[in-house]
Amino acid sequence: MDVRLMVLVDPASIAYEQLEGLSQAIHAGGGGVVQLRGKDCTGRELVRYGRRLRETTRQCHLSLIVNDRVDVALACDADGVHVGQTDIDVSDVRRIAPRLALGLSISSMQEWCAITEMPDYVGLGPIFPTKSKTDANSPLGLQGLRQLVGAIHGRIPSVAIGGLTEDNAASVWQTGVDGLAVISSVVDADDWTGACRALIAQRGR
Ligand code: TZP
Repeated sequence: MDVRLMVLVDPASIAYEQLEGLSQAIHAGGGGVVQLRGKDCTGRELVRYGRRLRETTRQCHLSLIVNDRVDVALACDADGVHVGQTDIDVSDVRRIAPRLALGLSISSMQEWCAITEMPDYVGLGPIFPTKSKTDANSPLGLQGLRQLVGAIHGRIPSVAIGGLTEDNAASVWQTGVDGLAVISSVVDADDWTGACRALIAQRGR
């Protein structure tokens, strides 16, 4: 899975009819993964939307990850599932869905140290304040991120999330993360492809 740029998509902000255009734009902009997130959706709504997103991501050679819901990930034939600290734990996801790639959210060194079974990648954040997640933990900041990346030491890929923009992406890349995960800086942009390109272009600056 190419974790360099992961775009989180929610039915509340991207209409079903826009999924094809968005997938094409993310691919053209160098993104590799789309994550489906729908905190306020029913399971049935998520599966309908997720199946369409599966079609469009497959056409564009993008990986599809589903947030929280292992059942929805399996129903949509997604490539993986991303779980948080209060969701089903890693060992249970592995048992239920051994073929899914598995991401785990980490928001502190304590959470990283408490891992007993390794996920396939970690999402580290929030790095900066974000308006896109109402129950986000306090921001790690660049220093907190750097410490976590050092502790992870390349054992599994790490993806930073939370308040990432074209303006702060260079400093986030400099911490050594393997990827960026974003909502607003791509989804709210007028030019989705340009927004993806701009985030990736800050790598190595
Ligand atoms: N987890 C931590 S911050 C966040 C999630 C899902 C939201 C990121 O959204 P944005 O708009 O890129 O700050």
